[in-house]
Amino acid sequence: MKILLYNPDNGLTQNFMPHLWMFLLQSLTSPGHEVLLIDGNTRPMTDANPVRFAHAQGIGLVGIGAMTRMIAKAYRVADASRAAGIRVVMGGPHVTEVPDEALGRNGGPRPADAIALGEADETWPRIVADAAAGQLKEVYTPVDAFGQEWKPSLQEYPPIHWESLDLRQFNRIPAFVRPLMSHLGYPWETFHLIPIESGRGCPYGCEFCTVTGFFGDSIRFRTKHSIIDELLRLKARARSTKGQVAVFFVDDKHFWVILFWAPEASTKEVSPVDTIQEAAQYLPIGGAHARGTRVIQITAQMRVLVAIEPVDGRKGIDSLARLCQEKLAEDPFSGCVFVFRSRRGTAIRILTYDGQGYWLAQKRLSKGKFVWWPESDGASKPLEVYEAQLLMAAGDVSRVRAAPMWRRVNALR
Ligand code: B12
Ligand code: SF4
Repeated sequence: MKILLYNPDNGLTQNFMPHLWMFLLQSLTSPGHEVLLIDGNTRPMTDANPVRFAHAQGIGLVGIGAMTRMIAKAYRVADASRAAGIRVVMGGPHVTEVPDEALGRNGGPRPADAIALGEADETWPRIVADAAAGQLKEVYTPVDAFGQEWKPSLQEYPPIHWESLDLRQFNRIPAFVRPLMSHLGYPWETFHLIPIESGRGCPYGCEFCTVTGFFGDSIRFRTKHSIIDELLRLKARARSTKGQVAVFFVDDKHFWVILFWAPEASTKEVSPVDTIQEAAQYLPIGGAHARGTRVIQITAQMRVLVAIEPVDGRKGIDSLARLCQEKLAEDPFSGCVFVFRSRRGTAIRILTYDGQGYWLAQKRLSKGKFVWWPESDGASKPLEVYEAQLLMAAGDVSRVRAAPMWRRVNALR
């Protein structure tokens, strides 16, 4: 089967480098299928152009990926492809956020036959096999053997054959300038900016960003070996084409390195990989249970205070302790158990001081949200210990009734 992967342009600005997803899915396609790539940023097309191209090439499946900014164009090309009888599968961040839209389940038109939710590294080969067998399903989600949503490991990252791929459409040197390059003293005629991944995932969960929801809040790394292998492929390309290749590390830590690569560069230049891996290590935060032992015990003598407003997931001990003082007007050294909720409502953090130092525990739900959270005009609200325990299990505290307190026990001295 012939497959066309199409990345739409946004009609306003141009991307300065190709999108990685196309090359990744191309590498993950089983042999026996041919994958062609069109990036609208480098080959601007009307809505009908990709369809004409697909017909001329005998394409059996069109795959379209888009951020929200390009989604209108993506849908128009998808509509035109389906109208011409070509099956369409869509994926990427926008479709994952609003899957009903692409399937026409929200009352609008239906641009896609099938959608790939989340990371498609493992679902793509299935999509291709199903499409080739005429059995395309509507929704493809990465799940484990228990049906739980699953983020693929990057340990077996597929080799992207940069050294031999047709990258002509991504050459940043305009055609009319190429013949002049040698006169200008530059012995090369191509310049490619190539995206490379070092890892996926971000622990911060900023409210406005899709990355933590999409890639998860723990960071999955590729092996150094596989990154170096990819860099060496690029180096081979730079050598054989007498071109220049620059590398753009796309990862979710916003630690991007652009490495300008001269054809004669030595392997020593690969060392930024070490820097990236080191810089990207995040300190793990202890959970409420470590090796089966409770590290924060919540007893009937303890006072539990829940912060009403959600907090930024990046806050650590010092910032949360300051927040206790400044926003909750409470003494963080009091021994009180302070409970904070993340903005997405999928994680909580618990801070308490035990006389020697602070404990900070975090619970992140694998599925679902902390559905119930106290409401108050103040900055915090006290909870009974049994309520706090239910809250930590993401339960609905408003539905629980217990016997009233008769005589409170004091904190142990
Ligand atoms: C690098 C990058 C850029 C770079 C380069 C873009 C490029 N050419 O690659 C630059 C700086 C230019 C950029 C710009 C912008 N970006 Co940007 N960018 C990224 C970043 C960090 C990496 C993209 C990447 O390569 N990821 C790795 C690949 C492998 O992942 P992926 O693309 O998601 O693909 C996987 C799946 O989604 C799926 N998939 C994707 N497409 C398809 C298609 C099919 C058919 C299938 C089956 C599967 C599939 O399979 C892939 C493998 O699992 C992402 C964040 C991130 N970590 O992804 C943000 C991100 C994509 N950018 C984002 C945004 C908002 C922008 C801007 C609009 C910002 C702005 N306000 O200007 C602009 C838009 C640019 C434009 N031309 O319109 C958002 C998009 C959110 C959304 N709802 O769409 C993201 C997710 C970041 C975020 N904060 O949320 N960006
Ligand atoms: S730190 Fe960056 S990638 Fe992570 S959630 Fe915030 S904006 Fe997104």
